[in-house]
Amino acid sequence: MVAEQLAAEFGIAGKLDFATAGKGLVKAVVSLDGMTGEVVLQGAQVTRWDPAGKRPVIFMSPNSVFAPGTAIRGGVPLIFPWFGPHRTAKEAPQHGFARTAPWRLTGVEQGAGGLALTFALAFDDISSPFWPEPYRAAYTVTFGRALSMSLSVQNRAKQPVVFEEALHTYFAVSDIAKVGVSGLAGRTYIDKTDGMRRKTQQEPLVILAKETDSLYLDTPSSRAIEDPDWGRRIVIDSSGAASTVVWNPWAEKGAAMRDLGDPAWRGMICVENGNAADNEVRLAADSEHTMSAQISVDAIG
Ligand code: TA6
Repeated sequence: MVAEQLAAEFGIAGKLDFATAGKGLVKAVVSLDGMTGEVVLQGAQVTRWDPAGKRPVIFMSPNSVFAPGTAIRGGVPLIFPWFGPHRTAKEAPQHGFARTAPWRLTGVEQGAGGLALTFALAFDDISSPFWPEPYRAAYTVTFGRALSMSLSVQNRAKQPVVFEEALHTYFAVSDIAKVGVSGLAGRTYIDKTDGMRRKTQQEPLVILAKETDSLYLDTPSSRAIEDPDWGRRIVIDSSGAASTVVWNPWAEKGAAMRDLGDPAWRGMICVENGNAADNEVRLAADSEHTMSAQISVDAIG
């Protein structure tokens, strides 16, 4: 649907509007008590969350491409039904098909937590020879004093299905070299920069000093990004998500990424909630799995 049609069906004067984004994409724009949020319908991808009177929390690359079928560098890419490269099909797109799929806006609700937008995607919208399962997905984004996201996947088959999923969130930080991630101490992680070796997080804070691509397994429900230079802690609470990924491509790879570049790579960190690798979801026939995350910001120092 185009922006005008969406505005006619779902718009709320002064609170929810729709606009074009880049080359032919459409976004929802939420304005609520000084807070601004945006979701692009392609991929149901959150692309902005500016809490009232605070710096943006979500990072968006200044070089990102907003075009049909192109993954957007920043925001919250919705990763489903596989994480990273497909396990067997080299020709399959990285990170599954959901993040560039035509999600449908199905509902808008204003409540105590803010303004919630619900999107849907199902087998009839998009399927894949690399994961040909009959599924139905619903994704709700709530913009308020916190940012909440919840993905529910239904298995419509008569046999169990296996999938991976993640909210691949890009956070805006003062400088990647000056922040740390708490809540992962003692956890096992797969180091994708070191031959997929399994290691244990020794230090209380994950501090990055080079390319980092770590998939933590069986992680707790609460983690935080400590950003003393910006005087803030970004708190990430989740449920139904056993994995946490910490990623920054660092200088060489970051500079070489056409949709990121230098110095943009320094201003972001991905801390992703999901279910990947050993934490893959095995969903029984005719059942449903829900993964949620809530992001909030506290002042520190
Ligand atoms: O979540 C980390 C990661 O899997 C990295 O390996 C890197 O590939 C990143 O995702 C970005 O992937 P993308 O396909 O969006 O370029």
